[in-house]
Amino acid sequence: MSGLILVCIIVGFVVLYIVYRNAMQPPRISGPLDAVSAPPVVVGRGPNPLLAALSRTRDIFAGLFDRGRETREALEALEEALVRADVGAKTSASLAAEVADAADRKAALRAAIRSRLDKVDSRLVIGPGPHVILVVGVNGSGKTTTIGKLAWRLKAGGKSVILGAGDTFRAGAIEQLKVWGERAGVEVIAGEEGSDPAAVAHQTVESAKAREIDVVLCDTAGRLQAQKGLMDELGKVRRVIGKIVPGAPHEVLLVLDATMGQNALSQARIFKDVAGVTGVVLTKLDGTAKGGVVIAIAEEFGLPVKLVGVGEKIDDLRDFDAAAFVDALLPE
Ligand SMILES: Nc1nc2c(ncn2[C@@H]2O[C@H](COP(=O)(O)OP(=O)(O)OP(=O)(O)O)[C@@H](O)[C@H]2O)c(=O)[nH]1
Ligand SMILES: [Mg+2]
Repeated sequence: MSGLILVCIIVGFVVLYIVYRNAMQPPRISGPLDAVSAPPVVVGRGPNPLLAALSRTRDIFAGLFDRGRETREALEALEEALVRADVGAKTSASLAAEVADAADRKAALRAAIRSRLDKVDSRLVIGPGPHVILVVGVNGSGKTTTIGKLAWRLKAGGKSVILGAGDTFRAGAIEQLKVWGERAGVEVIAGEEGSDPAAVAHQTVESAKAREIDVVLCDTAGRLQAQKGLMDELGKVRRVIGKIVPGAPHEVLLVLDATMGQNALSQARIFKDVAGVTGVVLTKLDGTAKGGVVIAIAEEFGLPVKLVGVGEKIDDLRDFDAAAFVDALLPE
């Protein structure tokens, strides 16, 4: 009899322990979740960060809408200003033509730019894990820095994140990503320098899947859009990832350096098709960038602009906001 009581007590303790342990587990976040709306993401957000960034571009438009200028001359000056702001010849001509007959040309231009940008104003949405994001672009565009900033931001939003050091090509690239991993407080999966980037991508995604990690951010080597062999390599990385997680990579972010102006357009043209780009990150908008290239990207490719880089610090990554952009470029 006393033996039976003892068994009952032990079983009771085991049941209590299991209930307690389950209660202490953090809930797993599943289902689509807009990473941007998670509260900690607002860290570092202040007034319109593009106001200072685009001050030189604003100057280009100064005085353009003053009364008293003959229409033809005013339109030519407007088109020329748009070209100087990096909007590109084609898009500048179409914008100038669109506002030619407007009574309030400035308001019309604001609306015309806004309507183009609204079509590409987009948020990064994180689906059920592992959500795989491949980051591509030319050398020095800001891929690795963007990955570091994004990892930090996603982690602050409650996501588990892992980084794949897929740039096995450039000396020091793996170390650079590891430094960002440390800053953001996330793990980095890396291979040897010179090893196959597809193998690193494979290992990273496998690891994320096995450990139920929410987001994988995969770095890649910088490559020029004209380097066919390297562009083909991206195809291999994508295929390898897709074999482990069907539908992955869920996002291919093309990182474009806004200070490159029109060159960014030719990069977008090639990467878009070869790498299956799903969105653009426009970096260095805090620098000497004129910013207008984003209007040309919207007009010519309709690629969603998901994020903008406004500095080198970990919290210098923002959502692209079409309204804030137009206000910074052409204040009312
Ligand atoms: N001012 C400014 N600098 C940036 C921004 N994003 C990146 N950078 C700087 O741009 C330089 C290149 O950044 P990386 O992240 O190394 O660029 P990458 O595309 O990984 O370059 P590769 O690995 O050589 O292809 C670094 O000095 C960064 O600090 C930004 O938004 N603003
Ligand atoms: Mg890099």
